[in-house]
Amino acid sequence: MNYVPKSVVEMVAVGLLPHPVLEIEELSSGLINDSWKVVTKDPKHPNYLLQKINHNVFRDVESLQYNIKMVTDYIRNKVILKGIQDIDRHVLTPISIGKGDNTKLYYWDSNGDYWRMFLFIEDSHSYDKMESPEMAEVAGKAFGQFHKYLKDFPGKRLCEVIPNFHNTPVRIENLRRRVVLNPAGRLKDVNKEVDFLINKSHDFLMIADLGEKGIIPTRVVHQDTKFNNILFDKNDEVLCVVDLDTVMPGYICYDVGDAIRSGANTGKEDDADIKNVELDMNLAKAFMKGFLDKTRMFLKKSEIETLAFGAKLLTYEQAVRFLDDYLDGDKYYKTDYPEHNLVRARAQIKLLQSIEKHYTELDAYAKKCGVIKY
Ligand code: GN1
Ligand code: MG
Repeated sequence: MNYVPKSVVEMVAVGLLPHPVLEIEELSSGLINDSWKVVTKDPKHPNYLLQKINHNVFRDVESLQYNIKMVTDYIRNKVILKGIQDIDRHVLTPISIGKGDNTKLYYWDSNGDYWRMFLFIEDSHSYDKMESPEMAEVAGKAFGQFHKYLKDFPGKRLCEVIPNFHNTPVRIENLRRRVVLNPAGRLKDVNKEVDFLINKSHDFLMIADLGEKGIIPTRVVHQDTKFNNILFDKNDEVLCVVDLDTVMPGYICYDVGDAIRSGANTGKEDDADIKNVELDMNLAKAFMKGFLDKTRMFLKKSEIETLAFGAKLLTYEQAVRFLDDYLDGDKYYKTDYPEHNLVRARAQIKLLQSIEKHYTELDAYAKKCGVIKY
């Protein structure tokens, strides 16, 4: 058996896991939670995705899991209504852990760590980057479909698990404060990056402002639409959108923006060679087209007019967040080496500069695709 998290042993010992376990495989995962595949002994029983929830990021696990349950139940009904077969492959299934009255959607172990499980979706994979315009369009449709499922979901029923998650003015304020406090003594290495981001801050207050004025509506949005949060089957057909931790009320441009930021970058999110980092316009446009094919019927014109801006906004915000964490001594994101967050911030700054060059064209394209053709 590979490395087994102590808590799994604990869960098995107290009979909390639904079926006996054969082995646990560590999965490469995102920057926040840790994930494993739990293979059960009896092939007739399903396998599970086990995750250790990052409690430093998600302080209120009860609300986190409540949101995920509400959203997945809602999407499940829509998937059923659409007549889709293999429902459990087209929406995540959170697993209740425990027995009788003690059933919960998470397990709090004796170390104080929080764990949760989903049904494992077999024969599925994801990509870090969009590999062709065709794939980008499919991805746009996948996130667009996600919004179509949720367009009437009552947002008030969800808890704000990370307050101000994409509130750019708040993110900028956090960075300013960190610069003043300089908690890890790293400011001296990053004056150039700090100046660049702070000097631009006034350009990125627009979405919060449009939202406050009611010009763009608040909707239930995913808020972490990294391209690798789409699962594909072995024929590269979309199965579902995963990583629902941050599904909360927000603005639609966040989701388009983050998908383009993460999927249409010619380099890597943490590319140490910023020459590799550019916006691939063919991918960005194809994504936009796919997304609007699924959503133009219900989005407001004012929202469509913010989609291209979302790509700039989310890239800017991500640069601010990585730099803020670097200055804070890497407390939020997992890092592989001491400068990792700085390398990430620099790559996002380069991507932002590239998106700015293409912005007018991408914005015009989104507006053209957003026109309803009868
Ligand atoms: C985190 O860990 P992952 O990949 O789900 C982060 C996102 C960032 C992303 C950058 C809750 O997502 O907001 O965009 O890293 N999630 C949280 O790679 O902060
Ligand atoms: Mg996530």
